[in-house]
Amino acid sequence: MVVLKTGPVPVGGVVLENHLVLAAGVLGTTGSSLARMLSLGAGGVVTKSIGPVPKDGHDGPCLAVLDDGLLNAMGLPNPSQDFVAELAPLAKKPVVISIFGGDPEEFAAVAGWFAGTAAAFELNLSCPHAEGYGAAIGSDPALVEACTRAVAQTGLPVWVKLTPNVTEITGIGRAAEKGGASAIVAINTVKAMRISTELRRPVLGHGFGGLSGPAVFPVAVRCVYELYEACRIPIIGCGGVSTADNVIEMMMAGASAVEIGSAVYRDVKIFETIKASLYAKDGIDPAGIVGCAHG
Ligand code: RRO
Repeated sequence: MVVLKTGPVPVGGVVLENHLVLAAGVLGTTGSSLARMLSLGAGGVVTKSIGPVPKDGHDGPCLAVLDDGLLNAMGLPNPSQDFVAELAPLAKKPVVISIFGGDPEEFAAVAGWFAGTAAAFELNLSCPHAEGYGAAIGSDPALVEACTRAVAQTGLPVWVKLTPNVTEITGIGRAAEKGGASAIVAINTVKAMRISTELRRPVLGHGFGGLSGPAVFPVAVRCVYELYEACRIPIIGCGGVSTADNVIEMMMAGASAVEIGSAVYRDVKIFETIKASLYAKDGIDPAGIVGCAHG
């Protein structure tokens, strides 16, 4: 397997401590859990998505553990502006704040609360089960461009997290780039559903939800590969990464770094586990493999 040399990783306006970033939505609701993931080897962390008003989320069950992934419909639960205080102890750390809104003005307002603490923003334009938010606006290139531009006006780097639940992801990526994004994150969860044959009802309270974990890794690799050919800004691969070889594969598709989410549920030390086989002092320059699978 390819082994990389160690060192800081500048990507999308943020200097990460390594290529592995905690994905939004996993252990990202408190300052102490984010700090713990940094201490457990994450090169950067993304918070749970924060929106314009507090939300309790969808009725349960909100999470189903499947053989090869997780199915969730949390429903964007978040404390809104109260989250600002959680992040104070993490100033100067590579903490990316995931935000959502229903229009460019709401995105700009939420970003404004965190302008003093964020290393960057990650725009959630991709949650598959959030009426009026997430993919509901992230499937429209004009809205993606406008929301990105509104947050880019803070002067902080903007990462835009894309939905795979569209027929043409490259057009959405190009819209983010046009709006001033510093990086694209691909992908959020895949819209999905399971039904309990005993109960004769959907297993999730919301009915459908978002699939993550190893089952979606090939979808994520395909999206990163397509975006690498269509866009010039860096891509951060996300979706089912759980091994060092998965990280290398994502990078060969075109990712400059990766986010890891569902794998943390199975192994809270996943960052150290992956780092042990991903890096060595005599490893190769990562720039040599980013996008190398393209002809
Ligand atoms: O909170 C959620 O239900 C959720 C979010 Br914000 C997201 O971006 N993706 C997802 O699968 N679930």
